[in-house]
Formats: sequence, C-alpha cells, structure tokens
Amino acid sequence: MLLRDALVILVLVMPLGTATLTDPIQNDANSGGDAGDSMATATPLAKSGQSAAGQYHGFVMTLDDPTDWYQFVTPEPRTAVMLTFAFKPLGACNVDSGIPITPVTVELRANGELIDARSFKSPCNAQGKVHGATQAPSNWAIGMYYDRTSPGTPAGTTATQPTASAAPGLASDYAIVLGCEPHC
Ligand SMILES: [Ca+2]
Repeated sequence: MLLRDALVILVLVMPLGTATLTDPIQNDANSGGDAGDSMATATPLAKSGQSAAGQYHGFVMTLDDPTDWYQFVTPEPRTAVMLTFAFKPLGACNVDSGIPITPVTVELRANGELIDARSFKSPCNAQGKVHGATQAPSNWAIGMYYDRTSPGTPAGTTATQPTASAAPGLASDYAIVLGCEPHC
C-alpha cells in the first residue's frame, strides 16, 4: 500500500473532533463511546421519550479524557434533582504507588448555572451527592472530571478544561445514580 493510501484511510477512519485513544473501549452511560467533553457536546442520558433517571457508569483518565459531560431535561415547572456518585480508580490508591494524584470534581448545572458541586483531592474515596431544584423547566448538565481548578466557574461558561499535561496515568471508573422529582 502506498503511503498516501494509508494516510487517506487513516483520515477516513478517524472521526472529526476530539476522539481519544480510549474511545474504542469506552461505553460512557451506555453511549457506545466517550461522553462529551463540554456542556455544548454533553451526552444525553435519556433516549427519546424515556426517563433519564437511573444508574450509569463511565470512565475518565487524566491523559486524554479528563472530562465527561452528560445532559438531561426536566420538563416540569418545579423539579428536584439528586445525583449520587462514586469514583472507582483503576490501580492502587495508596500514596506509595508513585502515581500522581489529581483532584476530581462533580458538577451539577441547570441552564448553564452552577447548582451544586463536590471536589475531592483524588478519585480515591470520592463519593457523595450533588443536588438542587429549579422553578422552571430546565436543561441540566452533569460534569465528571479530573480537575486542576476549583468548581464554581461563572454561570453560562464551560468549566475550565483540564489539559493533557495533567498528571498522567491515573484513570477511574465512576458510577452515578440520577433521581428526579417528579421526573426527568
Ligand atoms: Ca469518558
């Protein structure tokens, strides 16, 4: 095969955008791949006509996929949202492992506005809840990410994205359970 042909094939099989090395092995929230890297490209949790409430699993890694975003809608005028989460880092979590520890954050936003967030010094033992309520039908976003910034970026902006120069090698599965009242 000519080099040019190989390059053409490579370009054709590489999706445009922000494909990551781990895309083929990811199945974030049963999406079949990596979740969106920003609020603008957040992966929908609900299939058309179905509820977004439920349990989901995903994967982030500092090297090339530090950020996963999901989105869902609450159609009712007044809705309360509760998200329970737990990170499950791959590999050792002890301080002697030599693995650099990178903080993680979970964000909950409604119509771009920060509703609640929790940050942890590392994904080890990072678990808890974020929750909130809105008075009007809302578009919600959930951010799960390795983090070198504090939460609470101004409303309407995308959270500062960690860069590929963050501590390498640390990866984590996570589980989230989304519940809404009355529904989402
Ligand atoms: Ca991911």
